[in-house]
Amino acid sequence: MTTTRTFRIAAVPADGVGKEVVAAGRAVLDALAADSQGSDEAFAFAWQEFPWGCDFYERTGKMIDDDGLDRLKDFDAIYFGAVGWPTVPDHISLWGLRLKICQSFDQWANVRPVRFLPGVQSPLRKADDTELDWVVVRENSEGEYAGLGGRNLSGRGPGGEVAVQSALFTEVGCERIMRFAFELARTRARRKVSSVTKSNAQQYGMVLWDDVFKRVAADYPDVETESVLVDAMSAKFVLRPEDLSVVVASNLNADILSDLGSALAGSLGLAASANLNPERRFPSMFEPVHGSAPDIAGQGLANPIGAVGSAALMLEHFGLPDQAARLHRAIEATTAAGILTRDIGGTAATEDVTKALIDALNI
Ligand code: GGG
Repeated sequence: MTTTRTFRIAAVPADGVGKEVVAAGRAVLDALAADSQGSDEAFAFAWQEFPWGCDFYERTGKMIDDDGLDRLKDFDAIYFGAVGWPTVPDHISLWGLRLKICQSFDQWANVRPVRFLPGVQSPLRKADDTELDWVVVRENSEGEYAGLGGRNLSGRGPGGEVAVQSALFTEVGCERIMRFAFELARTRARRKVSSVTKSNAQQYGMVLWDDVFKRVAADYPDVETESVLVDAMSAKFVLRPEDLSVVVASNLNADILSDLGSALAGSLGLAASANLNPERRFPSMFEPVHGSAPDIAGQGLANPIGAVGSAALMLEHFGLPDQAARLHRAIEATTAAGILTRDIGGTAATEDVTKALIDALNI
């Protein structure tokens, strides 16, 4: 007799195209789960959807219910869409929901793979080289997004305002994200970690980062290393991407670099991410890298591949690597067949791509 493992997932589609891509990802995951029934690895998803985001803010003045975090904390994972809408200031929506979840649940490791797909045109000179693949590991709990600082510190008001935004670097925070990056590098064909800072100009926190990187690297003699300034790394992403494997960087630098990486792979719409609490004390959160895209929201044009790739990262987190690999193969079969949304040069709608992904699950 086989038993079915049921994973409890909190769906938080939030804003704009987040709603469309979470619906698409759920449909693909449910199809995969239905197909697993009767097998040795049978699994199912018990979904609960939450209405938080900018619409909720406009009705209630809050991005999330007061007891929202408490309601999320016992789920096996959070499947998130995108946050932000023109009627709500971005710093309010981002801090009120997405960053609140990441920081409250100590999701300190943000994993953002850069994957090149067959049939997707890349602006890189190696346009057809689908062998290129690297991972940006983003420190997700401190750095430039620690929320430290204040406005109107001069007390002079408009015209004379002074604002300060501080970045927080702790030795513990640097060390854990670097060890995470090194362990990840050990699972990859190319065992290499590139550390990124701007430590020539940011002379405190990022010099601490560099010092910790050297100390941690000494524990991983089997892993090649390099330390690169963020401006030089931006150029390297474009000019020598074949030299990359795992790139570890602070919150802001990795945020920017991972967007650059996904644009180089063809579109932000393709990029997946996992916000992990590696200790598993709290649920981890899986979401496409892209935002809410108000310009195309509600039109059925959003690319669901970033959300489906994020679902694959969730399956890996659940210990289902073969099922994750099935999702990756379905994504590759769909793009190779030319079923592409507008952001990657096609004419397919979100639902066409979703249907193609489900049809391709058995390839
Ligand atoms: N799905 C990702 C998302 O909604 N991103 C919105 C955003 O502005 N994020 C800033 C960040 O990644 O810290």
